[in-house]
Amino acid sequence: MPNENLRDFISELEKNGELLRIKNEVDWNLELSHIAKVNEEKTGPALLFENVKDYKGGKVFVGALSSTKRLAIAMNMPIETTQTQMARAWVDRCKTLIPPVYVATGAVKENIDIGDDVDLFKFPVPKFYERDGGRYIGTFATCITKDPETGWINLGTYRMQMLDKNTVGVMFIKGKHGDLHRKKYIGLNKPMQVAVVIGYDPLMFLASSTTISAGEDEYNYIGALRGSAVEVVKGEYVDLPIPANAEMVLEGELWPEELRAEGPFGEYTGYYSGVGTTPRHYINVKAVTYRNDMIFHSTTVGRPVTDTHMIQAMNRTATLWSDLEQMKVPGIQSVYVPPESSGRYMAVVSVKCMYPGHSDHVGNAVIATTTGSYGFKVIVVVDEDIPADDMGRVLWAMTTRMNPLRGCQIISRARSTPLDPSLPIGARDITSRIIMDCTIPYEWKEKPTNITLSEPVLEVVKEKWNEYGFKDAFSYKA
Ligand SMILES: Cc1cc2nc3c(=O)[nH]c(=O)nc-3n(C[C@H](O)[C@H](O)[C@H](O)COP(=O)(O)O)c2cc1C
Ligand SMILES: [Mn+2]
Repeated sequence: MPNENLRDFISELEKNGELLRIKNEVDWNLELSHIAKVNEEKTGPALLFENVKDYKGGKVFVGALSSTKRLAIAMNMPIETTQTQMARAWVDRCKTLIPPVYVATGAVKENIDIGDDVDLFKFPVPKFYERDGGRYIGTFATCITKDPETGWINLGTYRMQMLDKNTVGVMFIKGKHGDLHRKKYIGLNKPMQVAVVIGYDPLMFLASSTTISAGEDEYNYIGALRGSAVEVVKGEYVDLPIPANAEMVLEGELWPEELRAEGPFGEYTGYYSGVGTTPRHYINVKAVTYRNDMIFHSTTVGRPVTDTHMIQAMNRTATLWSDLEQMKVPGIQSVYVPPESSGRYMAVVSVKCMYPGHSDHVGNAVIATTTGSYGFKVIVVVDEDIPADDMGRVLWAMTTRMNPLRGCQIISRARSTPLDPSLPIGARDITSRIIMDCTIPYEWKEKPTNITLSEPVLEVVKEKWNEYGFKDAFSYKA
């Protein structure tokens, strides 16, 4: 059964031994995030903090998707599924989009704070790292906005800092869809309505944090990924669709040209986002609705590999693969964005080359896709015998098949993420990229011959494996 909300997902984790409940009192100020980080570097379970200091009964859930097993539970797939297999399932499921359906009401309406009653400090929001500018309420969060001209609903994940009891700073990176919507409100003399969902089926978050093309409603993708329509309700203050059984929703408005100091924040790159604060957009929160016994959902950030990197690696592998299929690039075998590349700076594509220049076709296509045109710096193309997600074999191809002068192309101007630490802090809009063709040129008449093991001998070895005295089961990756 797919998970319909966060509580279903948490109970699936618990059934599979992927959850630890922490009953000791833990401080929301650094202690909670530090436990989460140490646990995550050991690929420990997801954590449900049940006793957060200053918040009697306050619960915080972290590390939802920081292991492949937990991603598989979110995708409703067998627990041993690999990230690349999940990405492949994503591509196939999203061939049939399923729009959301409105229902009368839902558990998200169990508590409604409106106007002066809004007080974000009521909730156990963590502070992650020492130099952070404050407490971040929006990490595992989805920001919903509407295009005032076309009605296009967009879901995007953008970090959000609690600035005071009813104001939340938001970092819309230029060109993100929430930012495209914001720009359309300039000159309309009215603010943009915003709803922020915190705590729901993690598929919502997987869809809202990947690069799906402009004009697309990510709700349709959540439906497709889950295999059933998301049930939504209208907001108390905003006219936007909200999941009926979300843990918590902030409803508010954003004046498109107003700014307040936000940040810095210890980001997923492993570095702080900048030095000091930066003027950014902010949301005036007008209503907060939440479930009884609300579970506050947070990601872990910081250097790879955390929740954030596993998520980005999986969902960007999926959208890049899907983009390449839509461009009808032939011969694609597998695609992989490694979590260690911060889940975004590197892409590997395995291709069965069928004509001279085919590998160049692939490399150039990657950087032209919606996903590949943002942030990626290293594109690696390998032959079909190298699975894109086998980094050992990828390095083998990179060092034995790639001739730098022939195989590398530097693209000198490309869209960057302003969080890329390899660029000067004041000039991060534009980056360069490298395409590394690690394939054996198709047109070569004489090609290097892979050494392979003799099949009949391998069969004998397999049969006798334990007779030789080996204690493990036979396994060999051709
Ligand atoms: C944990 C997490 C935090 C993120 N924070 C931001 C952010 O602060 N600003 C931003 O523009 N993108 C952020 N992203 C990336 C966006 O979610 C991603 O680019 C997505 O495509 C945005 O949706 P959109 O394409 O509909 O704009 C974050 C992603 C994750 C997983
Ligand atoms: Mn979008």
